[in-house]
Amino acid sequence: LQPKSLFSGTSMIQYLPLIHGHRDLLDTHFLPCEPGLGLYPVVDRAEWLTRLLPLGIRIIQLRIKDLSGQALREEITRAIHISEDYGVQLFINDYWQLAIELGAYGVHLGQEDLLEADLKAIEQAGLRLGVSSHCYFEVARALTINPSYLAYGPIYHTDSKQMPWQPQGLQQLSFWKKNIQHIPMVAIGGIKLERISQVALTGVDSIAMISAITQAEDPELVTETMMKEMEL
Ligand code: 3NM
Repeated sequence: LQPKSLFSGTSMIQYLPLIHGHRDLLDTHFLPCEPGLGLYPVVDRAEWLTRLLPLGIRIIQLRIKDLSGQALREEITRAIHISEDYGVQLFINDYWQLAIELGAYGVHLGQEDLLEADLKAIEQAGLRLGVSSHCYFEVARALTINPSYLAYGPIYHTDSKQMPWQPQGLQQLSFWKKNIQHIPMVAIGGIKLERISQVALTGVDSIAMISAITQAEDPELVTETMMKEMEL
């Protein structure tokens, strides 16, 4: 089996070799995030940071799927500068080498990236690490590397990312939130303004979204409204 194919399904048998065969993954401890994460926009351009950070956002993710080379590097550099101006925690999706080189606050990785990324290098560079998880075994596996936060999803149906996982729902989210006290939990997937308060009631530390903000008619207004809803 190639390492990547080990991640392609969700059965226990596929995960066991990872847990037992990669003990080097187990002794990482990533720095914690700042407390009080709140609303967590996931955006594809640095320009979004200039629009959203003045609203009081404390954590944001740059998730670029359509740039490479110099253009990618410039976009990440720009986002880092803006996030530093506002003192905001910026996580770079996927591009962990660039994140280290350019001095980002953190990296966000999917489980399929965990074996390929040099987790020790990320940890030693002092970057935070957020990890996605979509089922029991991915949660269990993510916990073994002591990430800065654990993202769990998709909570509802989402059109923003194709995934083999069914929506996990609020009950599962509450279950994990109750049982994992030591690492902040981020809910993601299909979360819109009208669902914010019910997601927040689970006690989750942060709520992440793409389309509710980036496809809104008035992204600033919906962001501010969702931030207020989260505080209620
Ligand atoms: N990751 P929207 S769901 C990027 O479950 C991403 O890991 C997910 O977009 C996960 O807010 C998702 O538009 C898409 O549904 C989130």
